[in-house]
Parts: sequence; structure tokens; C-alpha cells
Amino acid sequence: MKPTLVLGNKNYSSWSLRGWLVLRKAGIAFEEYPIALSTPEGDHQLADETPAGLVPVLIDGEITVWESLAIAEYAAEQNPTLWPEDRGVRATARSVAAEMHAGFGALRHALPMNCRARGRSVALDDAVQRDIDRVQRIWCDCRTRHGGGGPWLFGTFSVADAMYAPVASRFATYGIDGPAVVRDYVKTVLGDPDIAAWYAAAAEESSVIEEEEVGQA
Ligand SMILES: N[C@@H](CCC(=O)N[C@@H](CS)C(=O)NCC(=O)O)C(=O)O
Repeated sequence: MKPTLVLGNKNYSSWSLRGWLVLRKAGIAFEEYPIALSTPEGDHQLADETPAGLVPVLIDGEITVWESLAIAEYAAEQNPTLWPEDRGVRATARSVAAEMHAGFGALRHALPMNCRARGRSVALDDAVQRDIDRVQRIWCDCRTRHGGGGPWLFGTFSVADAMYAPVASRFATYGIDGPAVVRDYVKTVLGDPDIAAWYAAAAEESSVIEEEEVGQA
């Protein structure tokens, strides 16, 4: 039986995107079980059907995996190409993936993922700007030092890219610019066929979460 990924609204749920993308890139077939976030029914489902009251959650038979990074590790056990082969490079990839998973709260709070939105503008305070600068430094370092084999942070797609894909989406939504390496990386993410499929599904959703709709003129 195929595993099931419990996930939130595709337009808004950045952690769901991370879990979904690693499964797609690992070539693991799975079913989707969507929960409408910020609705009374969705709140009940989160409370009753997920271990931490959050999505994504992967249910594979008797095994339940929550936390996007744990889902990524679970997928990488089945498809080790999700991490770079070299031990040192893999350690760097794991570090930048963990840094995203554990941090960047200011950026994530001020600039919510909103796949359908373009041309949004938000005043960036110092904390948000520091997060943006750090993300851009990570992308530049990874691309310059390890990105020779392809367009992703470590050349071929890795868990690190899944972690940063929603940030690339935010940069597009809120017009966050940067050096050519950053622009090219955003283009890589948004041009990816799996991301295109996620965006197409987000465009089909009719639900709007007002708190996530920031930066409108
Ligand atoms: N650390 C968790 C974060 C998961 C998370 O915050 N998910 C959000 C959706 S993107 C959620 O479930 N929010 C509950 C809600 O909106 O009520 C992970 O990596 O999976």
C-alpha cells in the first residue's frame, strides 16, 4: 500500500511543500490527505489525526513520521541521492538544511509563503533582512563551492533544496532580489516540474487564509 502524506493548503503550507517535494524527488509514490488549515474542521483534524498538531505527516503502514526533516531523512533512506555522496559535502548539506528547519523565524513570520501571489511588498525590519542576507549567503556559498554538477545548491537536487524551495517562492512573491546566483537559484526552483505541479494545485485551491495575505498594495 502506498504511504500517505498528510498536508496543508498547497498555497500556504511551506512545511508541507518540503515534505511533499522530498517524496516526489525520491521517486516514492504516495497518496495525499489534505487538511484545510485555519478552519474549524482542519483544527480538529490536526488535533486528532497528527502527533504534533502540525503538517506534514507521513503515514507508511505502521510507521508515522512527522517533522519535515524527519520525513526527508525517511525518504533519503530509500533514495540516498537526496543527500550529496561526499561525506564532507553531505555534512554541509545537512547543516544548511537543519539551519533552515530550526531557524529563520523572522523571515518566515514576515513573509508567509503564498504561491499564488506576486508583486507583494513588505517593509523589512533588521531581523528579516538579517535572515534574507544569511539565506542568500548560504545559497551563494553552496552554489559556488558545491553546485558545479547542476543547478541545485549541491549540483543535483538534495534535501537542502527542499528546505529552501519555499524561501525561493517567498522571494518571488515579495520581490526579494539578490545577486545573479540568487536570481538563478530562484529560477531553478520555480522552473522545476514538481514545483510547477505544486503551484498548479495551489492555483486550483479556493480557500484564502487572510493572515497569510500580507503585502498587498
Ligand atoms: N517543524 C515542523 C513545522 C510544521 C508546521 O509548522 N506546519 C504548519 C503548516 S506549514 C502547521 O501545521 N500549522 C498548523 C496550523 O496552521 O494550524 C516541520 O518541519 O514539519
